[in-house]
Amino acid sequence: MIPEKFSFRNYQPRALEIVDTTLRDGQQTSLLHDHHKYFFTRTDKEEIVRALIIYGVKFIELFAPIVSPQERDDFAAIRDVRDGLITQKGYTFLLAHVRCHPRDVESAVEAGADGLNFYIGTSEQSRHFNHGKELDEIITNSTKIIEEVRRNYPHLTLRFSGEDAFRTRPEELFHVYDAVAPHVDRFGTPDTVGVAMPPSVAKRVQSLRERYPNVDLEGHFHDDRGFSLYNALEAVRSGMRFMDTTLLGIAERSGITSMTALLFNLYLDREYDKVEGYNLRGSYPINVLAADKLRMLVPSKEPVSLTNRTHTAGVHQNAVLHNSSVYEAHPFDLFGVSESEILLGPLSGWNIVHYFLKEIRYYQIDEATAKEIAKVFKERVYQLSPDISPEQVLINIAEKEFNLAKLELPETARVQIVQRLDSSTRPTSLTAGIQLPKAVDAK
Ligand code: HCA
Repeated sequence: MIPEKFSFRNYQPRALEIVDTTLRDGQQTSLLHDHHKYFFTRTDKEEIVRALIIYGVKFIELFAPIVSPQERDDFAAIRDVRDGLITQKGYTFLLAHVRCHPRDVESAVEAGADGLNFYIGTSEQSRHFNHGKELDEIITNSTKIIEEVRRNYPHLTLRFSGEDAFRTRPEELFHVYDAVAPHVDRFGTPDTVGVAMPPSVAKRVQSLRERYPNVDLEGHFHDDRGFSLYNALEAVRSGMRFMDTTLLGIAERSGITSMTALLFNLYLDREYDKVEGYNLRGSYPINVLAADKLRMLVPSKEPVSLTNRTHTAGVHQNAVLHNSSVYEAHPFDLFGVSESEILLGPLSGWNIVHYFLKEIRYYQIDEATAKEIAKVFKERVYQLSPDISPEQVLINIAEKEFNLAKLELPETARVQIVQRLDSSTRPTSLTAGIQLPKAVDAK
């Protein structure tokens, strides 16, 4: 039993509460299958939960322990991680995602969940082709079990979602929610198949807020049309306080809103109260952690990624060497992307060839020679293979065809110059070497 001081009843929710569902909906991502990993190991889960709590997340959604013996045992291990961080980081609520079914509820209560995220499909598609129950039966079953749980376990925080809410007619959703409202703390309004657009989200949030002023709202937006981030932003702006997100936005099909993308955009929009309490500088590191668990790089479409500070085209490379603000408009440093990357390749120009050979590799080289070498490099670099990097091609040309000699620099002078231009010899420490000039704050 949870001590009363940690009960949800004694918690004052912040302006925006992230409900992280990386280990529930996130585990439903096909990426785990694409990369032949299939599931998160217990260690993965412990590390992810620890990172989320340190980041400032207070609500973490997990599968109902009834899903499998593995999930049940992992729930206990995750609780231990959470308990170990209470003194340092305060209390984090572990929520179990449950059907309106006594066995799901029992398993969650037994596992020591702090809250239950109930769901049942309310759209016509769900009613006819999923569980087969009509609205009245949904209402009778859901209110019975939720009312009972509320009575028997008053310390639990309860949420109810009409699954596929955006394909459920508003009057039908209200019909169900009116009956459940007296017994829950939050209503979810999931866009289960990614059909919502920002205007319909704003309208939906507004109507729910007006009808249920004492019940908080929780959003869950799938990305089938690529709108999950916009929809979440619109919902938060319209007064939704709880938002389901995952690391890197992973979830069933094309996923849901990415946690760091949402916080990044709220910050850029100066919604500072909404990002209060989150360790924004931990954003890129936590994305790297999640990507590592999936055996991939942080995806290039993720706003908080090194790709947004990586430059390949000659014109861009030359410009960011002078001032990165030319092609980097946002304060990525504040979100933990503290490096920039310039990749040598077929699109690089003579400026970067000069810079690389002179400043990174300490060759004695003038601009005219750099231009000559760049011409040869541009022809040669198209024959690249996985065995030879662009850097090596360039060095071979410089040494073997142009006989460039190296400058003798004292060690102390060298350390300060390197940036991650030469991917084959990256500094071992991420902070080694100078960075490109930082982006100017866009605000
Ligand atoms: C699911 C569907 C769900 C549930 C969301 C919720 C959705 O995977 O069970 O419980 O609010 O998108 O509707 O993720």
